[in-house]
Amino acid sequence: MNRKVSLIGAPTDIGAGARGASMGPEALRVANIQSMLEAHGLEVADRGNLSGPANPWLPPVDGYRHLKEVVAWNRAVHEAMYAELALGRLPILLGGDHCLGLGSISAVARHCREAGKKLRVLWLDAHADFNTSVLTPSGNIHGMPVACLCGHGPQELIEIGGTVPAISPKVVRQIGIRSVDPGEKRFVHEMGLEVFDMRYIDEMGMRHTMELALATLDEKTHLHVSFDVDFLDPDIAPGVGTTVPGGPTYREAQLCMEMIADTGRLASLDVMELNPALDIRNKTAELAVDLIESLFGKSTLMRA
Ligand code: 5AB
Ligand code: MN
Ligand code: MN
Ligand code: MN
Repeated sequence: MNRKVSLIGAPTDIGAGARGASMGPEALRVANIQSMLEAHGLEVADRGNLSGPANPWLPPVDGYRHLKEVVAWNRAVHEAMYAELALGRLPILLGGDHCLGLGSISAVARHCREAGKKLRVLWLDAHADFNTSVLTPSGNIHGMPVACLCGHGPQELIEIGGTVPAISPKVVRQIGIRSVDPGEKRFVHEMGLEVFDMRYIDEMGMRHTMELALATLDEKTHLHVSFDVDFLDPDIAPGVGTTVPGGPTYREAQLCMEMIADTGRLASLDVMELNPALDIRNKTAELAVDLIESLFGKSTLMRA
């Protein structure tokens, strides 16, 4: 795995349905994300925070809230992620709400096209984030980034990476899903997204789930993980805007991260939707950092 890591803060909640994810980058820094990574022998550069428009907190227009501002933030994220990948580094996007997955993953896809790499995206989330302006119940664009990446969304968003669609639904594996809106569900099926929902994880276990989600990776694969913190059960991770009960436990989440680490293919990461305004003494941020530690290969004594 690439040992040179760059942290990029994106302090905004422009696509979310609750205010507060804008404080996510700082909460992850307070939870010692940098020193944790350094303790594992990684060289870490904190690039500081991106800037962009303030959140005007307005109702949807034509099915989108804050579209102009969402485009501006995603352009900034795209350029920052792309620049780190071009430097041969492993970028970690500190969100920020999940609408920024569009800017991040479009940059990763552009890098993969240019470098002749295969892309695999693991989308760890309670939600499919596959809404469109007509399907959305909220107009919040954090519920739309996967659809936008697959070419379904407003022109100015879907074309941020230069190629439309930025990715094929075939490269995506969604894990932990347990809240999908009715129209969104039909669209997920229509587009053939591969979804390992909580029912699947309950029945088959996290180990089998991850074996399938990580199958057919090879030395030319760039593995991107988009980690929406609401993936986790709200009992252990209350600091998110859109909690859904019945998520992975602490041990299931650890195993998920450890199995990703074991592939040695992780090449970029988003840590999204952490909302310190709703957290309890930064415990969700600390949990996220603990899980990221496993993602970067923390091993127990038994495995050392
Ligand atoms: B998140 C909902 N499907 O579209 C919508 O947290 C929630 O990035 C979206 O996964 C949640 O508003 C977006 C009801
Ligand atoms: Mn999400
Ligand atoms: Mn979510
Ligand atoms: Mn959310």
